[in-house]
Amino acid sequence: MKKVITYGTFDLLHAGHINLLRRARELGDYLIVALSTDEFNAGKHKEAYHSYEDRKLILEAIKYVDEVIPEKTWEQKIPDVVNNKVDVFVMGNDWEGKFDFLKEYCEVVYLPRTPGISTTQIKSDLHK
Ligand code: C2G
Repeated sequence: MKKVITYGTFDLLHAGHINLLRRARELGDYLIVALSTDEFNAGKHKEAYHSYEDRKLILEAIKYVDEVIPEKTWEQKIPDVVNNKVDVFVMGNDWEGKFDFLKEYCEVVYLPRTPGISTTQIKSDLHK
């Protein structure tokens, strides 16, 4: 079984997230999403609208997602890949190159982002 992992906040779920999750799942047979906890987001200077529990519930309802685990630290990626026997690490290409250190442990794939949509954009549009 070819296992894929990706990381993110996935707040205010939108087509860009779904496009990423679909393409990530298509690279293997099983997709793990390491979902940023509210505490980890604080470290990214990001405050999600939905709680971790709600973002997890939403992600688990997506047919491309097989498992959701918490993303608590920047340092957990290597153990996550090794302990879960992950074959492919996937991120949107806004992270291009940032996780190349994982190439020792698995394939590293950066996928083109979906243009014209982001959680930040949604929030600012709703403020208008
Ligand atoms: N994404 C995308 N297209 C968009 C918006 C987002 O492909 N229009 C992708 C991002 O590139 C990322 C994933 O969707 O791969 C989740 O996006 P975020 O929730 O914004 O993730 P981020 O906050 O970048 O967290 O350790 C890594 C971090 O946790 C990544």
